Amino acid sequence: MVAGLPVKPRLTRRTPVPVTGIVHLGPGAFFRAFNAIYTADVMAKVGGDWGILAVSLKSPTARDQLAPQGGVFTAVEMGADGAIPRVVGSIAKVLVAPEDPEAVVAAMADPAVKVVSLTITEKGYCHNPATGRLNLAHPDIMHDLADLAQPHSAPGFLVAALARRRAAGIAPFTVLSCDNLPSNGVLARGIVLDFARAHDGDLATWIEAEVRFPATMVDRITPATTDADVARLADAEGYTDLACVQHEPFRQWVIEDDFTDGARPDWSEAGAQFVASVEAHETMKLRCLNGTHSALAYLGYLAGYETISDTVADPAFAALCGKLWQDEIVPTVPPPEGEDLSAYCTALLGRYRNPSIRHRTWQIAMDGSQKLPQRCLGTLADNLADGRVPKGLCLVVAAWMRYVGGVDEAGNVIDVRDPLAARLKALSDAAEGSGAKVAALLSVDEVFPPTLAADARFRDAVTAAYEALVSEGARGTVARYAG
Ligand code: CS2
Repeated sequence: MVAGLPVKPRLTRRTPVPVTGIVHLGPGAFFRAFNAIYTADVMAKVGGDWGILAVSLKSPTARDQLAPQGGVFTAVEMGADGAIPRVVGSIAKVLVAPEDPEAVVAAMADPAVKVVSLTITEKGYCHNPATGRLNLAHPDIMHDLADLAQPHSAPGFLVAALARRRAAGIAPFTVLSCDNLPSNGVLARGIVLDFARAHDGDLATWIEAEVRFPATMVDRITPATTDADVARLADAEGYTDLACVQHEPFRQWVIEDDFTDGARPDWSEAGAQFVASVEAHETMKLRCLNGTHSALAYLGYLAGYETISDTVADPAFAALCGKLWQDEIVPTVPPPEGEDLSAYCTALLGRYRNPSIRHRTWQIAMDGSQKLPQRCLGTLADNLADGRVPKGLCLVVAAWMRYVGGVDEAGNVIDVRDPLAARLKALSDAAEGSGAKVAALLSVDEVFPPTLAADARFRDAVTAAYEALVSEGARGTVARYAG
């Protein structure tokens, strides 16, 4: 029990445990507010054995929160009409992979499991973000290639379980990536095949021919749950639920309809869209939403704002979003069928303003080395290719560079969470002056493709923005850019 919480009885399951048809890797807040709800909605509407066995690849937290509650949890929709809680029962069980990796492989090899879905965050793919290829020097990948009996990584578990299914003559599951990565299906396929080729060439050939990796676009703003959220729910509902999540009302799921034997829940019954290609939706969401989210995260954090809604309450930052969309982002986004980009961006600003969603700038700022390429750098490169220097996006890159330097504008240490944090800080610290710091960080080729890093227009604009951040501060620089 978290200290300071009101003592209330624990939430318990009142509905039967569903039969497992899905294994999900990464049982964090987003999965609970998104996949678990869509699947619960489908089972409530049309039935089906689509219960979810959720697997945590690292920490036991989700299992410790969910197991005493029989897997159920409360999802609280935080909208204009106040907080609307509902209890979600689609999670059948939670496993903690490091405690028993064999149990996880066995569960994934169960013939009743048709889909293995993933919300493992960008870094869970163990890839090089600039190339999309598996990083064979990643410690977890090196471990798994040496001994696949006890995998550590998501690619390792997927390949171990597919190998077991193949050996037993069981049809493969579909691998469904639900992370904010461009062409996440192709990416997941690429890292699984890279791993399989290094492990067993015949298995790789079988995976290439037999396994489907549909792409998806996922969208629902879901901040990490805090003790205050748990306490508020306990006060309102009279029970304690350490696994509760708070999410916005909006949700959108676009899924490439390419599943092994067509075996999947009919998520369209819950409002998901099955389409032939997800690419246009993905580009729209990653560039318009995640691109400005990261802009607000770095610049807002440096300006001293704690949450996204606090940040956009400052008119300069709302104007920053408007200008980024209009001048730099939307011109690079081919509109997906059925979407009006200007209405989409206006709605986004409304979503960011939602005051009951306390999404911390610090949370979104995490793992920037894994996020910047698909959120900002592709958009940036498209502008440069069209002969425009996108000063706003260059300012975002400069803000990320200031952020990973590890000291805020008041001289306080920033708790930078990023797989490359130590290296980024060392590069920044070793360089003297804005131009040298920018050049040092541009040399990180997992983040910046060499052609972009070598573009003088880009380098100069990022250096000018970095200098402005140092001399005028983030708020002043944003106000001048957007003013
Ligand atoms: C956010 C996303 O944490 C982040 O980096 O930008 O998680 C964002 O909230 C979701 O993609 C919204 O769908």
